Amino acid sequence: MMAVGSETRPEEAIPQHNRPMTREVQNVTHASDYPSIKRTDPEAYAILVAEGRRQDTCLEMIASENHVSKAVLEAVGSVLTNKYAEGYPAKRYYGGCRHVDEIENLAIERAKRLFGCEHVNVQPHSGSQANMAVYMAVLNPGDTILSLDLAHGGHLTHGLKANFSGRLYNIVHYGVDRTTEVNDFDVIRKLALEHKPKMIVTGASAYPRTIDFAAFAAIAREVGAYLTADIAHIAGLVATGLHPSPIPHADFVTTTTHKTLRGPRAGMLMCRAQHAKAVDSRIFPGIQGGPLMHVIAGKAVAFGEALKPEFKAYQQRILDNAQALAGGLQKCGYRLVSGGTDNHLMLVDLRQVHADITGKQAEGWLEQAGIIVNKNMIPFDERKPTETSGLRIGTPALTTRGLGPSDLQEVAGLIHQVLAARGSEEATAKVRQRVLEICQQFPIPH
Ligand code: DSN
Repeated sequence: MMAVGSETRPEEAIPQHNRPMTREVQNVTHASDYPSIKRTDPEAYAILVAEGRRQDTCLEMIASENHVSKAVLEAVGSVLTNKYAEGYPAKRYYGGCRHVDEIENLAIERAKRLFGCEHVNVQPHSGSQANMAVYMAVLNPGDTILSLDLAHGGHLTHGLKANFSGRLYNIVHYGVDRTTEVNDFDVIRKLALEHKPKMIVTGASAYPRTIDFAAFAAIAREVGAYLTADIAHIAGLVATGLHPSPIPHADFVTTTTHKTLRGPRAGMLMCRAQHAKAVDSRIFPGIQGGPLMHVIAGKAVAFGEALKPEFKAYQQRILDNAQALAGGLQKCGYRLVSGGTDNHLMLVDLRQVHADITGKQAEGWLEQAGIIVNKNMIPFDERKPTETSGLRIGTPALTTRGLGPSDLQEVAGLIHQVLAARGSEEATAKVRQRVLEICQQFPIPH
């Protein structure tokens, strides 16, 4: 831990690589956002300022991250953090819940309008909790779940052995087709008929193509399975009609609220009315205690933003930017898993251009240049998850900053410059300087 005296300026406590490289870029940080922490806790203050500066001066391209609005930040930092509210609106275990009832009802009402769902629970602390509550609502330990393999783009809570889902349930995985690298419904149907799952889970953390929820529903109906759609990544696209909605097809729809949806870091669960009681009682008291009312306030505010017409235009820009980035990377010779993207993310197969470079190395070199991505397995990857042959790259956060398609094409070239030079100091410094200029041109809207 850094030792920071009360006289120390926060910049001096910031590791060198996080410091801004130009005076101009320094101006886009928001040190004044934390006046009380600055006064009372210089050590914590220095860390918060450093992180704000890192975000200001780097291009955030992790597909699951975004920059929330100032309004969402205010809600999450509000007095609602002080309140215990175990239970649900009008059915709480504590007094003084009048206003938290109002904010939870507002979040519920807006979520229903946004997604057109029959029932919503806005209390899940995360997407993992939402998935856990769904499984516990209708499954027993040992029941079979058919879901996408993590190594092909699935999620930890879709059955990884080390996760609660893999420990409690009998998991059968489907993967993507080796040639097309997309869902193969003949194979999924065959697996469903063979294993008779009680639940089929669709949705992904790293799948660049449109998901055919109706096709999954047909298979689920045929084998008598529940269908759960985890739309954590694509929730903003679904809410605006830019990706087909699973609501008419799935028994349960889970999501996080902080990715394309651009809300606070949290989860949410939607379902048909007949499952409302079961999922509500699994969230509380099943797996959670007091809800995070300040985060629920952040959801209400974010859903209000998402209901505005400009949110659809923003989601369309995310898609346009993803097309531009994908085209730019392909022009540099990179192979994209499945040949491209329909959504906000893409998976880059590094082997095509740099057979010996791992995702881990690429992630590290790009971070030095101020381009933040994550290493990711590609389907049938021969490297370990800690090394990988791929990168996952997304456009939501850069779109929030206001970058457009031509900027994303340039960013593709910057990524290639770093990788082609194998992260050499000279090439990285050159790209870092350009990244700082772009960050200055497109400040995070606060
Ligand atoms: N960790 C998230 C992601 O990056 O996609 C999934 O929960």
